[in-house]
Amino acid sequence: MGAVIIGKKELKRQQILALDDPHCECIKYPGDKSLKERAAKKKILFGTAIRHPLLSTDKEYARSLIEECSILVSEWGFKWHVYPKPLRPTPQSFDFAAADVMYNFARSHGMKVRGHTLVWYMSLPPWFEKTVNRQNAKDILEKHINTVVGRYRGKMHSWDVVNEAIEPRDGHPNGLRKTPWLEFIGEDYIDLAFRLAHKADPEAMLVYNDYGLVYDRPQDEAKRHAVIKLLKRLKSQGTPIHALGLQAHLDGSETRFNHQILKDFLAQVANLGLKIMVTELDVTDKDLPLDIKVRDRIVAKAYSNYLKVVLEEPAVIAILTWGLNDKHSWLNEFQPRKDGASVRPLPLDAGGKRKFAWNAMARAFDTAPSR
Ligand code: 9MR
Repeated sequence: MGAVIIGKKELKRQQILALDDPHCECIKYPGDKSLKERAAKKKILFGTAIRHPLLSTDKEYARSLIEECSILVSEWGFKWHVYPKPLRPTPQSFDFAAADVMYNFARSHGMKVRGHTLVWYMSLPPWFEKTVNRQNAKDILEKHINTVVGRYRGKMHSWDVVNEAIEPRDGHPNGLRKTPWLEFIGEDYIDLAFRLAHKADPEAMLVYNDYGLVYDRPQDEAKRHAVIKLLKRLKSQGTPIHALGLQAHLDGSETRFNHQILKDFLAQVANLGLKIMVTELDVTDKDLPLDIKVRDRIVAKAYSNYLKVVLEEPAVIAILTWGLNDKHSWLNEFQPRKDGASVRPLPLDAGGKRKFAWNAMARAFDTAPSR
């Protein structure tokens, strides 16, 4: 599909079907009830990733978080090193200022908190490359997990202990991504991280989190296969892992979506005794038509299709989007539109108004099977 497409006849067949859907998400959805209330009726938490600096500067943003969410995660605050302040500025020191801003906001409004993320190959501090090696990697990881998880012991809903450890294209026999952790500690770094986190907070739900598990595409199939293999291995060796996190960065222009494949994958995860969380849901519109009504309907349909399958799986306990408001989506910087128009991947528009995507989520929660 080209970058800018104007006119329905140039859309893909599935997208035309989305636009002709009699249950079109553009019809005003009944009732004002928030997403968290609708989700709660099905015993599910709804929430989002937040940009903590906005809490003090954008009151409308803070208000919509309070209105819609029962659980929050910080987009930046718990990463080793990310804007605006690193959590671990030096190997010896930690700075919890950013993490605490989001934690305190969430708790003061009765919301649960997720921690993202303890072990990742990205967002590592500049000192990491110069300092970490085979001799000290375990100690540095241990200090990190003990300090960070220990500080919030008994207070967190869940931790993304290991993030994005699978990349079949890297050629490792078990599909592991080539990361400094793999290089310095070996493949047991994953098990080690979960054991350390469990020791530091025996009550927190511990999650393996990854992307690229949605579509009927060879790369997704390879990743699903490697993730299941990893989860089976961890379960069989007694690793304290409790849930799989599905990032779910969807693509509005991707039509290779197969309900049955996703359903079977979720059932496989559930059969291992694991819970499932959707941790980073959004829909990129970078290759969709410019027309906002058309674009929003296709984005909404992607939310509907995905959530319909996911909410049928009883092991699913939470749905979090990666941002709530289009103005503050990572996709503005990471996947901008070629025509320069603002991206519209989230449930609320840049002015904080509920969009078709919000309607799609509301309907998905309302029509989900009871638990
Ligand atoms: O949205 C996040 C962006 O603002 C950060 O700059 C980036 C690096 O820390 O991470 C983004 O969030 C990622 C998340 O942590 C893991 N899954 C993919 C997310 C989008 O890239």
